Amino acid sequence: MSLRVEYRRSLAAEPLSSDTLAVIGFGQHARLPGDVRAIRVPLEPLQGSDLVEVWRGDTETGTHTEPGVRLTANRDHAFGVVEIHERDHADIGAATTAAYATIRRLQQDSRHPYILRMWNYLDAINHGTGDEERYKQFCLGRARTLGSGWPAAHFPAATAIGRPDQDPQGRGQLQIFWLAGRQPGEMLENPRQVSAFQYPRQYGPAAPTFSRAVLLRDTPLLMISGTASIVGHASLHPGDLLAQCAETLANLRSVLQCAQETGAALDEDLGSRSLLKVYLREAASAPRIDAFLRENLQESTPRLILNADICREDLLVEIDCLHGGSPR
Ligand code: 3EB
Repeated sequence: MSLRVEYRRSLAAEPLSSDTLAVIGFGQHARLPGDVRAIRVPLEPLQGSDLVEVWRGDTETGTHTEPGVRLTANRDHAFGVVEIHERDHADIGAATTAAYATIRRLQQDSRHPYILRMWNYLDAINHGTGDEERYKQFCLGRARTLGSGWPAAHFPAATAIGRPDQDPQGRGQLQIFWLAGRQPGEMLENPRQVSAFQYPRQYGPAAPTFSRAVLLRDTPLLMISGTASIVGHASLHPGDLLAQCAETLANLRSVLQCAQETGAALDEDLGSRSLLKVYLREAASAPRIDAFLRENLQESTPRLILNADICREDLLVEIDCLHGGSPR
């Protein structure tokens, strides 16, 4: 049961190998092959614009497509993407419920019933006030499927991020992609943070249904959710990008330490086998965050910096991480 993920220099010229599950490029200029397994995330890279993320297994893949859906699977894993137009639905909540119902239909009774990791990208994530904020309505739409008995007692790790400069009415695309497995992963939480699925009511009518991380012990791969400057359930360091970034790294390392305490053969610290995605609200801050990361991470740590909106208006940065180790 092998699963590998890496950032590689763009490979538009080469055909994808038959064991490739997905290749993900960022921004309108990402060089991607013409292949159903290629996914373009419409977030502009501020660093790493020549990189694509490649997921591979060790067996041949098969592909299923239907309008708005592409699903590639091998024996052990499936990688899927749903891309829908919000304008075909009443609102972001309804669009999200429809997308998750599709994902449920595809995976629930399949060979890969365990959803392990999800990425959600939507327009204008902070538009709307109070409970009407689009992120909160997204959470409500998601909870109608994910968290209402499915997948039972197993929330995936997740990222939910906004595309900046989009139509504030949100008539664009809702893009969700995910990794599912034949076997379940192990869910982990962060002792520095209240579990997102237990956030108090002030953060919206439905709590965000994700785990802080999912561990694939044998691969090994620790898939850490989007992580921000949140301690307990509160956002810390409003307006202070570098303090938020330091808090975020402390949260990532805290989750990593929890995974190590379970005996997983993961690398000690973030490094050459950690793939970071840094979502940065203000594009002009890219040089500052780059310098900060150089000081606080091993030089060899692969990273992408993407211009993106974070789901809480007071947050300036969020980082997600795929962290590896020594295969057994
Ligand atoms: C947080 O910790 C920050 O709604 O799927 C991070 C990762 C966040 C995933 C989601 C939200 C989500 O609450 C925000």
